[in-house]
Amino acid sequence: MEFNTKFLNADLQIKLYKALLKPRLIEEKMLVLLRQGKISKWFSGIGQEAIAVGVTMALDAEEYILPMHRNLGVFTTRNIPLYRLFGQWQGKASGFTKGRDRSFHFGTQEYKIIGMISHLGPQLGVADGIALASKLNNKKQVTAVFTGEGGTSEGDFHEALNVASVWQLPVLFCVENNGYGLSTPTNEQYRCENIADRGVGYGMESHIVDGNNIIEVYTKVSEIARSVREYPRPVLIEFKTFRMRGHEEASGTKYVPQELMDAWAEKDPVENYERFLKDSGVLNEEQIDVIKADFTKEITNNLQLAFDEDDITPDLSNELNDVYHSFDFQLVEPSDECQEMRFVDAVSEGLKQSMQHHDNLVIMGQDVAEYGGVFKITEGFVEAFGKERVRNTPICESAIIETAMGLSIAGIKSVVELQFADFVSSGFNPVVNYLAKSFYRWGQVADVVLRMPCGAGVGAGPFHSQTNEAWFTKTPGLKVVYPAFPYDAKGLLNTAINDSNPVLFFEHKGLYRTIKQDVPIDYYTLPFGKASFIRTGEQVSVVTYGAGVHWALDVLEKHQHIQADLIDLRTLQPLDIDSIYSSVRKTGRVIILQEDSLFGGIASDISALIAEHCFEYLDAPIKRVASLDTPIPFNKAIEAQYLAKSRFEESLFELVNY
Ligand SMILES: Cc1ncc(C[n+]2csc(CCOP(=O)(O)OP(=O)(O)O)c2C)c(N)n1
Repeated sequence: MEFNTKFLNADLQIKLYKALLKPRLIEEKMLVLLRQGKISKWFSGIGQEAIAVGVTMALDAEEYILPMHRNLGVFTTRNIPLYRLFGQWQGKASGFTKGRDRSFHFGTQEYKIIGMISHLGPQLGVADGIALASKLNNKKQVTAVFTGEGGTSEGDFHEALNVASVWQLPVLFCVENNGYGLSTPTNEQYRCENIADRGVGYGMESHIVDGNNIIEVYTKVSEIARSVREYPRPVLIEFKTFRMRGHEEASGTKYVPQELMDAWAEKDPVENYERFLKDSGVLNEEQIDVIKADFTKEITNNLQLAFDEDDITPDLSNELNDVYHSFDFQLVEPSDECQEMRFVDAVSEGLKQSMQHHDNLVIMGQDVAEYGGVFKITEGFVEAFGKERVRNTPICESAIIETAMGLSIAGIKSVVELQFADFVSSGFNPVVNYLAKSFYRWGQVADVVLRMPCGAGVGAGPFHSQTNEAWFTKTPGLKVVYPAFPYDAKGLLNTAINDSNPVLFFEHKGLYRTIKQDVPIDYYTLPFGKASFIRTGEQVSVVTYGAGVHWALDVLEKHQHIQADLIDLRTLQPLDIDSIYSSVRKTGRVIILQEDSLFGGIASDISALIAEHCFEYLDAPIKRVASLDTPIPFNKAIEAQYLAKSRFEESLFELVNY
């Protein structure tokens, strides 16, 4: 192995050696502990350390790195105190996740490291968001993100590279090609010769680097990083290396031919570099022994600290209180001056005023710029706020939601317009696993609003009609807002944008141009978790939201003799359950109306809660009225049969007459 150290002084060569050696010594210790049953699982990066270490050494301390499960060298090179790493792996309080996530699944703003989630690919798009923030803030910084070659088969990889390329984001996509993804060899993972070859397809510069050679990694990445800081653009770097141990320790390496193991053992990054330093006289045997002894002492002492630390005692309120960032709602009272607005205009007005309110708010979505979005909500926004803040996106739902997460990590708020709520399924993973869980896992807010034009009744068929709020109301960590009126839509959207938690904001497109109301023209906010009583009455409680509110209103208008509390929930998470209870305790009869299909919808949970908490007050069985448990049909007549609207009137009568 050749080491070209022509431009590196001896101090730097020694620094690189120390950085390379440290993760190796930690790993060797971990393997001993594993055999002794003192730790549970280990993903070894032995043989690959030069990549994590070389990349981290090439970056500035303020530049973000998004490592993978084998990149211990990133964490050690950023000088995280070892007892904190050990504490993290043992689920102790000194770790980074309060015992809530394992191994390298954490981030730390202090060290500018954003760890992976198990799904491997999502962090590639998160890196796009961080890089976009640095570009928007003219920071001249690069962001480095890691993936294995296996992870490059995920759609996230394709989407993230595509977005980075279209937007010329300063991301170093570092692919560690170590020969196997679990047991799958590269020829069963992809068909091109090198992953770097794919750069051409994305219009992206790419490089192949010997990942076992610390000097080559450091020199090459330093050079690329310098250039990218000056001329922001993404670069794909494929590091050729090999995984010398099992996927994780328990799984072994039986499927790897011995010749391959032997050949790569010759290329061990630590041994080769150590030999080079000795041969070139930069370090002698004695100095190396001292360095190793110092590290061993540091590891032993820090391990002792972690082992001595008490286990975490579970505390119910700690756990429940950490699902959401505590958001300090500021009520901005509406002004008296109003204007009649359609639902669609109220959403647009709220969004526009929030853009004025928050300099650091960015809108992203398909066709949202010059075209104004398919529902014209962002019409004129480019002229008002510029293309940097109103961003057309490629059709990459996953990567854009991940980008929004990355922006949040870097302190920028975003609103993502899903063209139709149905298409969130193409970005489902980052919503339910990344946005929803980051705060609980390691205290990182996901300051993102997803706007969800939803709902049926417009003859749009199975893929442009869904009201899929129940996919999200059951996921802890997400807030779900679902207004029925223009006034609420504007005030709640402003609150959603102020709230640093991830919010799914449902906008029923059937209401966009049919529902009008006087709406205050100035900026105002409305609180989450407060239902609104549209009507009050003693006889029955009608609980609903979205289009259901208008269906119920129509029926109650028609039958004035029915004295009903009509409760518009407005937000589903948080849910104003107390208002529901107090109404049901008063009326003794309740009907819950939802547009979503019946099974597993929010009506079922509300029904269960009422049964548990108001049983003694009920004079009749709780009724749920929902759409059929079928996909949503296109034909108008079949769609009408599908929708809950067609059954509400009859069900209400049954309940009142029970
Ligand atoms: C979406 C998803 N599918 C499958 C897995 C299970 N899994 C974890 S790591 C891994 C192999 C990853 O291979 P590669 O990206 O090459 O990284 P390496 O482990 O070789 O470093 C697999 C299949 C996962 N974590 N996430």
